[in-house]
Amino acid sequence: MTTERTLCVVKPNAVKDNNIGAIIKMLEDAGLKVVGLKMTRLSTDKVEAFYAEHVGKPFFDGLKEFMTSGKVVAMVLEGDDAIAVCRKVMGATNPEKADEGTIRKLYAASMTENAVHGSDAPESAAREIAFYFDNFSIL
Ligand code: 3AN
Repeated sequence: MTTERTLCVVKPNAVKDNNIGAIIKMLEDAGLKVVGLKMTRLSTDKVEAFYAEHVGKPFFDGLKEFMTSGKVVAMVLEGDDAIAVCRKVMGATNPEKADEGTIRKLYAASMTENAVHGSDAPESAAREIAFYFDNFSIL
């Protein structure tokens, strides 16, 4: 097993629904350590930069509107196989396909309003962590 770091973001619907704590607890209970944490609000430019690979897709305008609609909580998680562990706890992108007991099964409203983001590979984790955090904010 490799110790990894990954980025997880609690999206605006889960922040509005008061599920920040429940989501962090599920990730901590899975063995992940929070090593960076912040609340922020994304501009349209930031959403376009963060989701660059989705710009132009049919769902992108809705994703942009949703991700700028409220506050988000970003965290850096560390642990053995952190990227895969975080994605397992999150569940499938489509909440209807998410396993029972996953964050998305419990807290997602739809495919777009799906409660959380988690990095999907070491390269994207490094890029996404640097997107939200500078070196002084991660311990
Ligand atoms: P994941 O967040 O599970 O890695 P990605 O990276 O494919 O999924 O998609 C990024 C975000 O874009 C998703 N979390 C979701 O909010 C939105 N999204 C992706 N695919 C769709 C879709 N077909 N319809 C609506 N929203 C989508």
